[in-house]
Amino acid sequence: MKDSIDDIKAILALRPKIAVLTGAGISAESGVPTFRGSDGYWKGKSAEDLASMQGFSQDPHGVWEWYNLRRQKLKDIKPNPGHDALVRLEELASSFTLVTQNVDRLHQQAGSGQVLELHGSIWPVRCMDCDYQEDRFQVDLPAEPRCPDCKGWLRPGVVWFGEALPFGIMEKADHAVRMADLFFIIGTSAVVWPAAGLAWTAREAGAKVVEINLEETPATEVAHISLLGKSGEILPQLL
Ligand code: BV8
Ligand code: ZN
Repeated sequence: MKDSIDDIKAILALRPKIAVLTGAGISAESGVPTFRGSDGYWKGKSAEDLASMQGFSQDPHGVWEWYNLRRQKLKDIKPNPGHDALVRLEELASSFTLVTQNVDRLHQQAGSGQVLELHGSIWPVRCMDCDYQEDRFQVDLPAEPRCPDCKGWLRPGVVWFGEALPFGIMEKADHAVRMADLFFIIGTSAVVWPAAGLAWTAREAGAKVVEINLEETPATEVAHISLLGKSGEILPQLL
């Protein structure tokens, strides 16, 4: 691992263009359960059942119960050294694009600038029936969140399975990855697409691909360097 970290430091000394893709793993050390780990949110309930339009239509109360539980858990958590290290990494780069699958906004709380939230965020809510929306950051919601304007159901501002990602965001992420000298894929099981595909794009476009994870993932096959361990411990070593 030592020589790999030295290799990365040597590239960082040249003020490279950097792109980063993060997943739930980078927030794990802040106390946020990951999605597919043993403490996963989705234990006992499939992701598609909960985080999908048909899941919500079938059982809006149950889905809001799950999102309100997650909002509760996320309300008091703080960024960890992994998030903080990415803020400092940005200063070493000639250009830096942070792409996240996370919906917790911990990167923004840590001070990261432009963050591309591929899967939206759990904090904003929007109406299913009109264009009302509001960013209820770290604010509790009632069991049955209704639109103040039309009384329609509110939904969390996340991207559900089967839904398109926010317009234009993958093009921005794709462009940043293609331009990058160095691409980090951190704390993601690399099973959700099109987000995970950025690792293959980075490799094909000639970036040096660095994976940081507790274990191997499908993306390990395209990583030049695979650093196994906690992102909150590994990332600060790169600075
Ligand atoms: C779309 C928001 C098309 C909701 C989420 C079959 C094959 C391929 C693809 C598909 C398929 N069938 C369907 C699809 C498409 C589907 C998909 O990819 N499904 C997967 C499950 C097979 N994708 C979609 O539906 C996407 N949309 O394709 O639209 C389209 C186009 C046009 C018009 C209409 C439609 C939308 C996907 C977005 C879904 N929403 N979240 C919510 O949060 O409630 S996804 C959800 O999973 C989260 O966003 C999360 O970020 C994401 C990925 O999970 P990870 O972040 O990787 O977390 P995970 O727990 O899995 O892994 C954690 C990792 O961290 C582990 O590897 C662990 O080892 C590591 N770790 C843990 N601790 C640490 C650590 N690493 C380092 N340090 C630590 N301390
Ligand atoms: Zn409404």
